[in-house]
Amino acid sequence: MAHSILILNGPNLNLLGRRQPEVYGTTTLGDIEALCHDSAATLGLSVEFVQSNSEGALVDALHGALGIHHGVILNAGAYTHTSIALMDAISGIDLPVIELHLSNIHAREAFRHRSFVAPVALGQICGFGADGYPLALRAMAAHLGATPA
Ligand code: CA2
Repeated sequence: MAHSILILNGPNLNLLGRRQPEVYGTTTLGDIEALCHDSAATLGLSVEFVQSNSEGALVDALHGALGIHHGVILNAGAYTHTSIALMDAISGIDLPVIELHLSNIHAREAFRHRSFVAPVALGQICGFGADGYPLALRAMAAHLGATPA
């Protein structure tokens, strides 16, 4: 049975490619979702791709992953830097979570350097733009010992 991965995207990431292309590029979240499905297929993984602007919905999605998914790739957007609720939700589910960011949060404003996700994550990938998503899938496949179909 293929390992199933939840790819969870937080606030404003639905605007990718449509606003501020000078900061976040022209790739849309739909493009990234297609990239993830292609990459997952080569790794023997299946993927559910979700985006929400609501902190509570992201907490619910993390809780809902238990028993359904084998791991979570989380770009929590700005909630990364503020949300103890997300940190607690990750602590409360017994699933590996990889923290992901398009930009290098450590090279940006000081308020982006702190992550409430990092202490409870398996690891963090940031600064590689949309390529970070397939990189995170590869890391998750290796962690889970997934084998291509
Ligand atoms: O680099 C990342 O992936 C971030 O999670 C993106 C968040 C930011 O708050 C984090 O510090 C780092 C922002 C996502 C907002 O995306 C937009 C895209 C287009 C137009 C406006 C916002």
